[in-house]
Amino acid sequence: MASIAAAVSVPTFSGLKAETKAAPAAKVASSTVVRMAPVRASASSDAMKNVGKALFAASSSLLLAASANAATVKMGGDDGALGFYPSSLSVAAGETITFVNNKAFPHNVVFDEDAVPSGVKVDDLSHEDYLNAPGESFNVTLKTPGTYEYYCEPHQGAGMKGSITVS
Ligand SMILES: [Cu+2]
Repeated sequence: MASIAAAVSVPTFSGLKAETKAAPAAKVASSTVVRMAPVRASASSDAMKNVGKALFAASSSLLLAASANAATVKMGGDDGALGFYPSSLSVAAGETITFVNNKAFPHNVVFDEDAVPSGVKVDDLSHEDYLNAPGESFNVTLKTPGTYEYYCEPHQGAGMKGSITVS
């Protein structure tokens, strides 16, 4: 029985040897496959990282959007004065500025085409429609860095104007 087992094991061994000899080629082939798999795996993990980054960026911009609501300009003082409060404001590029109708309306916002960064189209920014109800609001997003001056058309003569610096 032992000799048979030995006799059986010899071909098996040589068979293993043959496999081992054949293995380098097979290893190259399989390691190529194996190498490709990690590449794919790392590519997809990079993709996951990017998704993570994108999600982080998205949540960051959500945070920005949330903090942007803090950049609020009241139209008309609490005491009924004709002005924008605050009359000057500094924001980051892309931050949203909310104009809220307060008192002594109607008000509007017209950006001065002679006092905005070059290339900026004031028609895209101005809100010429009058705000007639308290609490009415609209948003303005300024993307080009620089200083923007604006005024309220009905109250320009009374000095109702403001400026926003975008950095
Ligand atoms: Cu006004």
